[in-house]
Amino acid sequence: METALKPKHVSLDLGKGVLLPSTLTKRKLKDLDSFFADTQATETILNSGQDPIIYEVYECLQPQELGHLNFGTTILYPGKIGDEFYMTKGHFHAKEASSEVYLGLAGKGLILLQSRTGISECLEMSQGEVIYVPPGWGHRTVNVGAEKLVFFFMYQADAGHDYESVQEQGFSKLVVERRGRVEVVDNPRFAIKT
Ligand code: PAN
Ligand code: ZN
Repeated sequence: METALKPKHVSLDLGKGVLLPSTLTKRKLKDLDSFFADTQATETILNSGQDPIIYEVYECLQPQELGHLNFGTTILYPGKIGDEFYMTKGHFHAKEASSEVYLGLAGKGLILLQSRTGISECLEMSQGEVIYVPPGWGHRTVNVGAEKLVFFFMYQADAGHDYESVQEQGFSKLVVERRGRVEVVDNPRFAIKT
């Protein structure tokens, strides 16, 4: 076995989710403008000159090869676009056979999981909750609380990310606030492709 890559050490602030050293990606509303269901609400915010940060991802990335693991944290801000809670873009892994583990560190959230055939699951994400995302399940996290939602993730470095299938029509479920309550409702834009 080749041992060219040296072991690494990074530090994680468990409460804030900041991982250092790492690669930081910031996702703003403009990066997600076709992801939220209420495109009118998105447009209104962007046209007013605002472009709020929706989430930040700190990643420790390895070579994209079988055998390596990528890991990092996501900090998902609290907020809503229209009545839909702030969320990540969501994706399937390009390599269908790859899986992932999430560990909740802070805040209150949900993870929407969905198979290619439209079977969906919704699990709670909070401090100490560990979620296993098996192969073939698309996943998106949603912040349904008033604080930042912080979680740790780890997945195969060669997994790849398919955002396109999600961008087109979203997930089958939307997480919205209705009458002051968190509700998981059907996404009217969603239909399984045959
Ligand atoms: C996570 C996600 C991260 C951001 O690292 O990539 O939470 O979400 P999006 O990638 O959907 O924007 C993961 O699931 N990696 O595979
Ligand atoms: Zn993933």
